[in-house]
Order: sequence, then structure tokens, then C-alpha cells
Amino acid sequence: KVEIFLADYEPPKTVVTDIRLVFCLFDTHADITATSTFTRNGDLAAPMVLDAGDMLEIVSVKLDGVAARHSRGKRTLTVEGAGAGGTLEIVTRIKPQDNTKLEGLYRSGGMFCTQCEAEGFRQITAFPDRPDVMARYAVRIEADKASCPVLLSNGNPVASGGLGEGRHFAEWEDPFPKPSYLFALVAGDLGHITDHFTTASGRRVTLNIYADPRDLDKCDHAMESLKRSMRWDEEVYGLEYDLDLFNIVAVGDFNMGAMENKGLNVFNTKCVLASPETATDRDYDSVEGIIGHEYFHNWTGNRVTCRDWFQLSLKEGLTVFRDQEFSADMGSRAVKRLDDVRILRSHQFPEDGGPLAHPVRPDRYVEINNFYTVTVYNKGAEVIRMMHRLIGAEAFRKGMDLYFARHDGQAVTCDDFAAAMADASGKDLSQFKRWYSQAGTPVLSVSRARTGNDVIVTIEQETAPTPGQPVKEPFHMPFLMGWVATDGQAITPVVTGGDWREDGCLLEVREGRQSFTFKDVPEGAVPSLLRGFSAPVRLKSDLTREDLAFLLRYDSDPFARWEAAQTLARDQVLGVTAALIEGRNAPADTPFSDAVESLFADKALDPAFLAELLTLPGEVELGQMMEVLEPGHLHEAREATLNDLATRYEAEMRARYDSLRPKGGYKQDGAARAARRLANLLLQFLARRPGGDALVKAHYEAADNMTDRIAALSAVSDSDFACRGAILADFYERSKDEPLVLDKWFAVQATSRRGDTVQKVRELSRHPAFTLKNPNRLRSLVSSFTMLNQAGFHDPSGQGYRFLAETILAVDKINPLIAARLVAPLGRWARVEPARQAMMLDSLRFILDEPKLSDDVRELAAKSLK
Ligand code: BAL
Ligand code: ZN
Repeated sequence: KVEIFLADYEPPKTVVTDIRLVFCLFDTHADITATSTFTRNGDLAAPMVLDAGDMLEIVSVKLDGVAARHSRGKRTLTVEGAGAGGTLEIVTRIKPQDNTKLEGLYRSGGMFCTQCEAEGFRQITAFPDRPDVMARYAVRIEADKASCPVLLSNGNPVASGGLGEGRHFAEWEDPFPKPSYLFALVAGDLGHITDHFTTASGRRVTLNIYADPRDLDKCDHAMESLKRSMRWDEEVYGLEYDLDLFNIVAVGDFNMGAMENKGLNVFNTKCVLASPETATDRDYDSVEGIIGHEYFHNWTGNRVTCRDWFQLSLKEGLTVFRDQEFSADMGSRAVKRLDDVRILRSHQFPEDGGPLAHPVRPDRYVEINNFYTVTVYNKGAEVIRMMHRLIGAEAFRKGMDLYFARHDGQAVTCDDFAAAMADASGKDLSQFKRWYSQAGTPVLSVSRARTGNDVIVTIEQETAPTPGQPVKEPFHMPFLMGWVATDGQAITPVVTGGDWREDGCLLEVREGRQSFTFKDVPEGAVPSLLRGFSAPVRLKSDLTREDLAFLLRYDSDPFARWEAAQTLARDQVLGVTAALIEGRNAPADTPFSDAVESLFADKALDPAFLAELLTLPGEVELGQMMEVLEPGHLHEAREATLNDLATRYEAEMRARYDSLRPKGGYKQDGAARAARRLANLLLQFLARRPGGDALVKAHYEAADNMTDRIAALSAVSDSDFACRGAILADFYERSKDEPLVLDKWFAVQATSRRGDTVQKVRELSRHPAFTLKNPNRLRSLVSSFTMLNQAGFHDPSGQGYRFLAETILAVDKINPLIAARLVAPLGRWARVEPARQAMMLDSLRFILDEPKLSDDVRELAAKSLK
């Protein structure tokens, strides 16, 4: 496959306005007749070239009812004599039951199901399979009635009936023109739950969630989340749903989390099913967020879509921003923001600092599936968030209105979105748009200088080169800050070039080095920096440990307060790490452990927020801050810090733990969840103390919900408690018929901090319940280990690398898209100590030596080796 460049974009030569698809589904194959009304641009004498996938058998091709000359390329179908336009009929045959790539039409269990984003539609029929070709779809599905009583597609049902010989049909029409990636079909033996939503303008919409009948008791939370999403989009953006029917289907084998097909969202079971016995509180939040995300795509993605796949963040960054705000409004805004920052720091920053770094709007790709990344999604959302902050909520809403007024029904670009925001707000966003084109995480260095009564705050920004981008221009970004006086009160000193708002003073940073003067700042006042994490940067500052401990106590901004704790914790862990590497004694000072004392004393603190403050940065994030990563020493140092906290605050932790344990039965309200969050964190500390085994065992046995049970299981899995084997076996017995729960059993062992985890993971990969074919199961063991267990993956034996390389090659034969998503951890060798580095490079070469490697894996492995 060749590399494709944004700069080479050309409008489509073939445009389809209407398509009728007839699917005849059988156990052995599926026959598909696609009849398209098309027009052509450019050289009308030239043959028509359509995208055609490698799993497609072309049975016949007709133009205006007459057989047409055609030929197959590796990825194309070329049709002669198409002229200026007409009707094209293509009959294809495929084998959904053999489709292990889970792209196009495939079977999951007995169910027929599609996944067309990004380029799956070409595995169903030959087509101009690109998002700027938007057509109206009419679909007929014929299938066996006993095995596929439910037949679904996009839009509205228009006909259904029997066909004899045990077969039946259904017909669907979608009135909204859409790109092929939003096409969907589902046929299977599914149950469903139904509800309704009445839109602001009075339209009564039927809502269905389809699932395996034994999972219907786990669909209520998703249904409630859907109704909340619909209401929220009306209230915040004035956006209503536009069909009379909204269907969701839960599928067990799915490459993505979920898919926003028009009127027929398809969901990975993991992202839709939830019950107290099977889902943690985090899972509940995740379901709500993803239901929201897919629903919000109806406007940001479906009504206005992407011109080409380089613009993926146009819909994904914006829709992630929208789902983040939705979740913030539904739960705790403060805690939600910290979760989002953690994702950036532990996943996006490493991507942005490694060989796979790419801009939010990439300018080249070989395989677009490799660009469904945390950069396009989550950094893309930060770009939208920064725009929102720079122009303000009101102008942002005007910008959204303008965007829809201008582009409803169109396929557009990130520039079009930025233009709507600029025009609605009057703000020049030309420099700001570098966030779309420049990769890399800027480092911001903030320092203070006092001159008389004034304090000059100087902000310098620097972004390291990334692959293909040796020189970086300064970014335009919002920097929100505040001041806290020595008495703990917020103050608002007059500033040149800044703008005070409710949540702080907004400084617009545009230069490599810029200074802002704050007038009459009282002696001892401490600046609170990067409030709300107002830009996706790494922050360095001249704040002292005393300043940080002070902000931890008094700052009104939850992010800055949490960041003070995180910075102290990083200092402590990295100080111990350095001592271990150099063979010194650990430093005597323990700034984070000391500061924690004030937290236990603060009885007014929300338990969920206290849990956030007590949670140390993860090892991946900490490792990013080391010049040379020594994963073993870092792990030991972090463990030492956790042990130090557990030892010093055992009494406080135990008392608080006891006070938080539920008095009545399980509840899902905010207070009960916050209590569980803190109690389960404290359990991890207390498990380190004498008597920890009995406490954990009792916690496990008392658990009446998955949040508590998995917390105990995690502590057990990390331990060598006598009860370890029995509890792991008990959990397995309970979960063996619940795939999503069984995934947790694998994941908890893959993330164990024990020294034998790499061997255990290998062993688990041979467990009868493990399979490479199901993406959830694969990720539960392999990605949990390689992405979330830094010390285990970097086991000094190199076995972690070898295990991953072998797994990638095995998965590549089944599902290249999923195999490619496993590559990234091996590519992060550049900053790792030399012995491990050599083994990582060997593993990458081992992958690249495979002659039949997919384009998907080759693109990422080759980039990773550079
Ligand atoms: N469009 C792919 C899945 C998602 O981001 O919603
Ligand atoms: Zn999305």
C-alpha cells in the first residue's frame, strides 16, 4: 500500500447520490446487489475506478442494465464505459463467517454485523468508499427467520414480511445522505429493551437497545444514559435527534468501542452493558460517556462529516470534547477533568514524544486505521477545549450554530470548523491552528520575578522535534492562572495582557517567551498555574515544595490543587528512583507523604476528590519524566512511596476505611460511589500492612458489587497472600459465563505488580478461555500487560517484548487492525536503558522480518524502528 498525502486531496471523480442494497444472507455466504445512481467528474472517457476490498468476490457488473467490462486490481474494481453517469449494478459475494478482520460484514456469534469505518464498506461492495461521497441508502435484508429474526439497518423500517422456506426480509430507508462509513446492518437473534424520548420540538422517538437475550438485564444504564445524552444536546447545543427511531446493538466481537452509524449505533458489549454484579463504577461512567459520544456524533460526524480521513479529528476531537463535557455535567466536573488529564499524560504524551507522533490532523498515512489514536481523539478534544476557553462559552455556541448553518449535509475540514469559530467570535485563530498541523507536546517553563510590588510572570514554550517536523513554531494557547494570598484567600491582582474571569486570569500565550506583569501582588502570594489544565502541555515552574504544599491546601482550582499533590508525589518517587539507580540511600525528605497529613485532617474534602489526591501518578507517566527510563528502579521507588504512605497513615486510613464501608446495601448514587472510590483506594494501602490479607479477604467476601470485588481481587492479585489462589479461582468460577467479567480476571492478573507476571501472562495466553480472535479478550490480557504494567512489560529478561512481538505476529494473521494497535509499547525504546533498548529493537526487527506482515503492522513497526 502506498502512502497517501493530505496535500494530494482531489474531489471524487465518481459521486453516488442514491444506492439500493439487497443483502441475501446465508450461513455459507452473503450475496449483495448494490444499485447506485452516479455521476462523474473529470475525464469521462476514462474508466471508473472504485474501491474494492480484498475479501470481495465480484459476481457481475452492469451499467444501465447492460453487462459492463470490468477488471479487478488488488484493491480496486475498474469499470469501462461509465460515461457521465447512470445506474451501476454490482453483485458481490462475501463470506461473513470467515471474516476475522471484523471489518465490512462479519459474524459475531450467530449475528451478522457490519463495521464500515473507516474503509469497511469496500468489503461489502465496490464503491467510491470515501467520506465526501454522501448518498441516500435503501436497504433490503433477506435471511433465515429462525436464526435471524431481527433485521436492522439505518434510518426507518419501511417493509417486512415472509419469503417462504423459513426466510424473511426487512427493508429500511435512511432519508439523510451519508458517507459509506456510516452504513450498518445487523441480523441476528437478539432481544431488546424499548423506551421513548420526546424531543424539544415534540417528536416522539423510539429508542431500542438490542442485545443477546441473556444480556437484556444489563441495558438499562445505557438506555438512561441515552436519554440524558439526548436531553443534554438539546439543552447545551440546541441539537435535536432527527429520526423517529434510534437503535443500539451490543456486539461481543468488535474492533472499536462503538460506532455511530446513522440511526443504528453498534456497540462493543463492553461499552454498553452494565449491572452492579458485572460492571464497576468506572464502567458505568464509561458506558454513559460512550453512549453520549456516539449519540453526539449524529450531528458532529453524521450531519456534518469529514471531507477526507485526514480530517478525522474534525468529528472525533469535537465529539470527545462534547462527551467529556456531558460527563462533567452528569457527575463531578473536577474528577472528570483529572481523569481526562491522566489519559493525556499516560497515553497521549508518550505517543506525542515517540516515533509514532503525528499531528491532530495528520498529513500522511499508509493505513488510516492506524490513526484512530489518542492524539486525534483526546488531544483533538483539548484543541477544541482551548478554542472554547479562548473565545468563551457563548461565542463557542455561536460558532457551533454557524458551523451547522454553513455545513449541514456536507463533508468538510478542520479549517472549516476553525473558520466558523473565528467568524462567530471575531478571534484570529490563524496561529492557533498550528495545533492541528504540529505534533509534539510543548514544554512550558514558568518563572516569577518580583520588582517592587509587582510580579513578572514569564512563560517560555518549547516543543521538541517530532518525526518529519524538525522545527516547531510557537503555539497560541490559553494559560489560566490565579493567585492565592498567604491567608489562603484568592486575590486578583491587575495584570497587563491578561483577562480575569470567574475561574482565573486568562493569559494568551503566543510567543516563545512572553512576560505578564501582575500589579501589587502581596508578599508571599503563590501563583496557581495552568488552572483546569488549560493547555495540553508539560509544565515546569519555579514553585517550591512549600508553594505546592500551600496550593494543595488552599487552591480553589481542583486541577491546580491536584497538580500540586501530583508534583510533590513525582518529586518524591523520582528522588527515590535516582537514589536507587545511583546506589544511594533514599532521600530523607518525603514531600508528598508529609503533605498528605493535611488531607486526612480536612474533613470537608469530597471522598472522591481525596482519592484523586492520594493516587500517585502511574509508572508510565513517571517514566516520561526520566531522562533514561529504568523501569525496575522506578517501580521499586513508587512501591516504596506507597509503602511509606501506608505505614505513616495506617491509623487514619483504617479509621476512614471503616467509616466508609456501606451500612446498607449497594447504591449507585454519587455519595455511595465516592465512598467506594476512597474505600477501595485505602484498601490497596492497607493491604500492604500486617493483617492486610484478612482485610482484603473480608472485603472480597462482603462485596455485593463489581467495584468492591475487583478492588479486592486487584489487591489479592498483587500479593502473595495465602488466600490468593482461592480468591482468583473463585472469581474465575463466578465469571466464566460472563465474557466481560472474565476479561477483568485476565486484566487484573496482567497488571499484577508481582515479579512473576510476565511468566503468568504467557501462561494465561494458553488458558482455554483466552483467544486472539476476540478483541476484548486479547486486550484484557495483552494490552493490559504491555500498556498498563510498565515494570512487568519491561521485565529485565526481555520476555515481555518477545511475548508481545509473537502475539502481534499471531494476531496479524487474524486481524491486522487489532495487531497494529499492539505495536506502540515496543516503539518506545529510545529513552529506555541500553540493555532493554537492544532487546526491544530486536523484537521490532523480529516483527519486520515476517514476509507476510500486514500494511497495518508494517507501517507502525517500521516507524517505530527509526
Ligand atoms: N467513529 C469510530 C468510533 C467513535 O469514535 O465513535
Ligand atoms: Zn467518535
